[in-house]
Amino acid sequence: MPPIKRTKFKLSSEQLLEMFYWLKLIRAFDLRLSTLVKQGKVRSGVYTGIGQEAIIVGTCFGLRREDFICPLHRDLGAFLMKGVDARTMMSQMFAKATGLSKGRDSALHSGVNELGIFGNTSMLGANLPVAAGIGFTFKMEKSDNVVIAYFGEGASNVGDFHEALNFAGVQQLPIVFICENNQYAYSVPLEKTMAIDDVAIRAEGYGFEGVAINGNDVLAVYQAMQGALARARGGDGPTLIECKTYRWHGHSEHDKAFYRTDEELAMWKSRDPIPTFTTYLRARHVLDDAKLKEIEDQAAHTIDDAVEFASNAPDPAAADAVTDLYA
Ligand SMILES: Cc1ncc(C[n+]2csc(CCOP(=O)(O)OP(=O)(O)O)c2C)c(N)n1
Repeated sequence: MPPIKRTKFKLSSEQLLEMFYWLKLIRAFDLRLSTLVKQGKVRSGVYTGIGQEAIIVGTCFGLRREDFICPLHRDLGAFLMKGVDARTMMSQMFAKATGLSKGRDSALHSGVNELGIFGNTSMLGANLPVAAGIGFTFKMEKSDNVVIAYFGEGASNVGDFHEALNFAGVQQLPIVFICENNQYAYSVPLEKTMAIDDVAIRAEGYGFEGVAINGNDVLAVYQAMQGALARARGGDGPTLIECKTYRWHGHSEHDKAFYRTDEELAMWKSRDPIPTFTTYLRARHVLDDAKLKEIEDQAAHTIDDAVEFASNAPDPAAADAVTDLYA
């Protein structure tokens, strides 16, 4: 098995700024949701990914519409990057008729086939065999589309994870497995669930490469992703990328996360993916104060507009509870 090579990539100033915008937008979306849930406006559990945005931006940036993503409960930003409008996404969280599922699920389980988004399943890890199935379809169709399958380090301990990786390895499927290792599975720290340091090494047992990277460095994530995408599109099979990160909030917004220390949180906040990337963009003279303000205003406006739209959107009609059913 050839070792994973450093993939060269070149991003224009415009692309770098676009990445920056997505980081800002996804952060703003989750921050606003955190406030809205306290105001009783959200009709769903809210599992923010604040602190983890670089993984979503680094993996979704530049994907094709036909590539499929299998996002988790914490990955609402992936929906936005794959093409779901912020108004629709906010409506979804408000369980309004204008949301993806028109108010018929607990907000986190909808998918959009036309945009290549597979709806998340509640059972941890259960999305991974489905991702393998989508990858198998791509292989049978001889297309060079790729499946991006997200999972937490907690989910990497369930059987579905191992079955999916085994099948993907045997069949050399075009899948990139993205582990969002945020150190905790609900209240359980990873050292209590895993006897190894890196989830990435699990890939080797299934015959393909795994790498563990800094998941708070958007360019490191992008670079690893570009290598994995090239291999998958070229018929060289799956890759596992383990992105080390941290979720700033509790497991969900009702979890005060008393099981971790202030020091630990402070340490990870000092590794916030956004200021790091800001420093880089400023050093490259891609970003200045005016551009920063413009991007922040644009993100804030998009969120304000989405909240206003969703607040005024109609509730689902009772009669619609039995439409869109398939047997
Ligand atoms: C099979 C299964 N067991 C338990 C749960 C309850 N549960 C939901 S999320 C979660 C923690 C998930 O941790 P991880 O996979 O690391 O993802 P994270 O939430 O940290 O992003 C648990 C235990 C579940 N949904 N499915």
